[in-house]
Formats: sequence, structure tokens, C-alpha cells
Amino acid sequence: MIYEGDFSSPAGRFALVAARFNAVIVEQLTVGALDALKRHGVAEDRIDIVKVPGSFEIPVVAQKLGKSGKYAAVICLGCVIRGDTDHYDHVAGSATSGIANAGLAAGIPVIFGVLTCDTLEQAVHRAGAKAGNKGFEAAVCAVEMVNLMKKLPG
Ligand code: INI
Repeated sequence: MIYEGDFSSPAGRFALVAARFNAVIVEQLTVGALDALKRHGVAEDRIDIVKVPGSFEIPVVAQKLGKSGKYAAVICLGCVIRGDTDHYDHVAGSATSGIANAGLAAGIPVIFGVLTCDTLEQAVHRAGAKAGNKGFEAAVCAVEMVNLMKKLPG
């Protein structure tokens, strides 16, 4: 038996957790995620958006929403851009492991849509320019994972 999620319209509510830091980028990721959900049949009244100060704050909120039992999936959106110090490594590392842990703790798909870039230009390219829109991709991933989780035994 092979289990695989499909891209049919998923049931349930979706939460987006979006960081305000690097808002110019994260707003475009949010636009992409909403577009993908809408095109997969998830109406806006089934989507909640929670804004947090920065990517570092995403995991605790994602975990709380995930554990609430109200959502089929949580999509985390942020953008961490490398600076002159090692601050980037701490924020990006905490956001990455924290989001992974939130998914494990909640038992629902908690999707990693946080850009970790060396430059603002790289981020622009991943937020709707040359390299697609990672927010859109994160939402498509959420749809697949919600449909997969529904099929899995147990
Ligand atoms: N938060 C980001 O989302 N992206 C960044 O690039 C960033 N940098 O570079 O500092 C950033 N910092 C803020 C951080 O997420 C927290 O909000 C802050 O440290 C308070 O906990």
C-alpha cells in the first residue's frame, strides 16, 4: 500500500502565522499562500491569519494553534535575512527547529514557509519574482499534507 496526499479541496480550517519582520517580503508570501488555498477550494472564511513580531515568535503561536484542535494545518510564513552578525543563525535556527517541534507536538501539518536568505534580493526572488512564491508552495504543501493525514491509518 502506498499512501500519498492529493491536491483535492481539503476540509477544515487553516491558520497562517505571519511574521511582521521583513514585512514587504512576508506580505507577498501571504498573498501567495492565500492564492494557493483559494485555488484549492479553501474559502477565506476558513482561513485565520495570526501576525507575530518576527520569525522567532512563530513556533509558540504555531504550536498553540496546532494544539487547539481547530485547524487542519498551520502555515508558517517569515523571512530571515543574514546580517553582519550571527543573529541570523539564531533566529533562523530557532524558527526552523521550533516550527518542526510545533508540528510534532500538535500532530497536524505545521508547514515551514520561512525564507532564510543571504540577501534581500534572494528573498524578493522567492516571494513572487524569479524563484516563484514560497508562500504559495507552502500552502500547496499544506493541502497535500492535510489530505495525506486523512488517509493514514491510526
Ligand atoms: N526576525 C525575522 O523574522 N527576520 C529577521 O531577519 C530578523 N533579524 O534579522 O533580526 C528577525 N529578528 C527578530 C526576531 O524574529 C524576534 O522578533 C526578536 O528577536 C524578538 O524576540
